[in-house]
Parts: sequence; C-alpha cells; structure tokens
Amino acid sequence: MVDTLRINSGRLWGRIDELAQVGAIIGTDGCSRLALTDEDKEGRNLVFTWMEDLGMEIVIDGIGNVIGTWAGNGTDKTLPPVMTGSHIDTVRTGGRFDGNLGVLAGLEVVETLAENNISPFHPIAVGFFTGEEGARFAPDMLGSLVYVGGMSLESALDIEGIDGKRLGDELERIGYRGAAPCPGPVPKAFVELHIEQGPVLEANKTSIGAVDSVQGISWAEITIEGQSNHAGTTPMHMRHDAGFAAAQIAAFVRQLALEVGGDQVGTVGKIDLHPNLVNVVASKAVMTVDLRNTDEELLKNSESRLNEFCLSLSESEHVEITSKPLARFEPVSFAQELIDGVIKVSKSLGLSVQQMTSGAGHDAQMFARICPTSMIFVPSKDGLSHNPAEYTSQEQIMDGANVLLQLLLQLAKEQSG
Ligand code: HGY
Ligand code: MN
Ligand code: MN
Repeated sequence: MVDTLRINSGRLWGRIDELAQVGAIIGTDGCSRLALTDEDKEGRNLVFTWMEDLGMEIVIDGIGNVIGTWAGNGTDKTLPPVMTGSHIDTVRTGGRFDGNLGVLAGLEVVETLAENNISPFHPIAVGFFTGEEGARFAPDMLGSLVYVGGMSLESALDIEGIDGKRLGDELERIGYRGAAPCPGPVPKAFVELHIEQGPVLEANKTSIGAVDSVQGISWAEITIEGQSNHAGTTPMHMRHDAGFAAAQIAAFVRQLALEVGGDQVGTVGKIDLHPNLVNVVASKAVMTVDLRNTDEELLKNSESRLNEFCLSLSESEHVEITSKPLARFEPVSFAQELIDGVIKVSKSLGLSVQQMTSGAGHDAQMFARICPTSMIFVPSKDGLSHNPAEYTSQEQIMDGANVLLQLLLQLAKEQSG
C-alpha cells in the first residue's frame, strides 16, 4: 500500500501558486520576497497557517527558522524526526519554485500521510530556513547555518543588510524572533527537494537528479576608494576612477572563470557607484564578487588571483581597494546511502535519474554537517532561475515530490540507530 502511495499534485501546484501571489512580480509568474521584508513575513504567515492546519507542532527558533513536526498515531515522538524543507525567501527577481517547492512538497508529503492514516515510526519535520538567499543579509543559507551551529546566533543577529538594516531588528519587526534554541535538534536525516536551477537535467531529458555534492562558494564585497573629479576637465592620466577600476575587476572575474575553465564560475552581480552621476568621475565603488568551483584548491587559487589583480589595479589606478568576505563555504559531499536512496526510489517509480552536483547553494549543505543528507532535483526549463520566468512543469514537480514521499517514508519507517 505504502509503495503505491502518491502525492496530490493538484493540491501542491495550487499551494505553489498561492504562495507565489505573495510578493508577486506583476506580469510574471515570479515573486519578490527578500528575507525579513513585509513580503517575507506574509509568506511565512501563510505557510505557518498551512502547518497549523496539518496539526503540526510548530517551533520558531532564535534566527526565525520555522520547523513544523508531524506525528501519526503510531509515531514514536521521542525519536529524532526525518526532516525535509528549504526556504521561502527569494531574490528580488525570484521564481515561484526556488526554495518554495521544497517546503510545500514537505507539507504535501505530510498531508498525504495524514489522509491515508499512515504512521511512520519517526516524526516528519518540515522546515523553512531564514534568509537562504543571502541577497539581503549575507551569507547565504544563513538560517540553516545557525541551526546546525555553524554561526552563533548573536553574530547572525548583528549582520547588516544591503539596506543598512540589522538582521535582528528586522526579525523582531516581522515577529519571527522565536524562542527555540539555536543550534536546533539533530534530525535522523535531511532530504531537500529543489529545482536544479541549471540546464543539465533538461539537456539529458532526465526526470530526477540525485544530488551528491554542492560546489564551494566564495562571496566578497570589494570597496574601491578613488577621487571624484570633473568628467570634462580632468585629463585621463590624472584620474582616480573608482568606476573604471570596478569595471576592470568585473572583466577580470569573467576572464578568470574562462581561463580556469571546468566548473569555475564568477559573477559580479552588484555594483554601487558614488556619486553615480553622468559628469562625475566616480569617487567610490562598492561591488560583489561571487566565485564558485567544485574543487576547493581551484577556488582558493581563484580567490588569490583576484586579490593579486586588485593589488596591481590599486597601484596602476592610484585607488584604494579593500575586500570583505561575505560568504565562504567549502564544497560539500552528501551521504552515499541517501544518494543511493534517491536513485533507488526514482527507479522504483519508473523515473530516469542521474547523480549530479549542485551549482547553487542550499540549506541541505548545512545539514550535511550534522546528519545524513541528500537532495532531489527536478528540471528547470531552459536552466533558468533567479528569474521570474523560472519554470518546472506540474508533472515534473509531481515526480520529485513522489520521490521525496517514498524516501522520507523509508527513512521514517526504520527504527533509529
Ligand atoms: O546563492 C545561491 O547559490 C543560493 O541561491 N542561495
Ligand atoms: Mn534555493
Ligand atoms: Mn536561490
């Protein structure tokens, strides 16, 4: 009976659509819910209500992570839960699936078990973790990092956002500064369902990705101090042009990624110039650099090459360049027994599956520090994400959620230990 159990894909699709209306980007299917904004608060409240409707025991911890735990009649509540979940904060140009799918599929699994009166031995927990995107408050995966003890709650609460706001103040303001302790309780296992956000599964016409690792991430904020001057009267050799220096760094990041090749990627996503006026040589530039690689040594090498480039640029352009780390996570490998579990379950459901790495960061990479962890990927149309046009079909979502259902059931049915 359990093996033939399937989720209700219409119900899941409907919840994805309903949550996407919160912070909807007009004219698109996407949404914008930067961490701890009013839109994030509204999204949190909606998912919280759904957890309540499912009779879940809900806790909010000190960094605003929300964990709902469900137990059937035959569940031993003293056992550590099998956990799933993801995030519901988005980037400013967010799609409706990134993160949201993992949380809502977790609720769908619970509802399917409840309505079929199925009681796993272990409780099932579903979490949404604060500020996974890191776009407003860096680093990314912040809530799950604090949950697993990778950053102290105190230092996380003091993080300043890109808008100058203090994280702890924003958490209080939206009413999600909870009392549950950080680090949180260690689950028996953690499995996250997520869209791939890349082109691999679609190109290979594969339904499921059994994720075995997450690549290393290095974020830095680079500040360039030059000298504002008149755009018309200042001879080129007399300029201390922060705008030019920023452009040089952006070009270098692209050149570096192409030179290193392989899995190396590099992105300059944010540049703020001051005074940002047409006829003034910029006195200041504040920019971000996002470097990633599956290989830690190559990533370190890229970081040092960037630092060397900035040093030589500061000398040639007579500007001052400083760099502040925003995020630094080494590559992570997931638990082979769970990776095998994703593969086995996918095949038992008649789905094509391939083992693969993740180019994006995920909450699961934090849980891999404390318990057996893996991820399930479903395809992204045109490999697009962090874009309102992000799309995965209802059928692909259904496939992923059914793999999640069966895998969580297998993990929750066994006795612990
Ligand atoms: O940046 C990332 O990889 C994720 O979207 N937080
Ligand atoms: Mn995500
Ligand atoms: Mn994302």
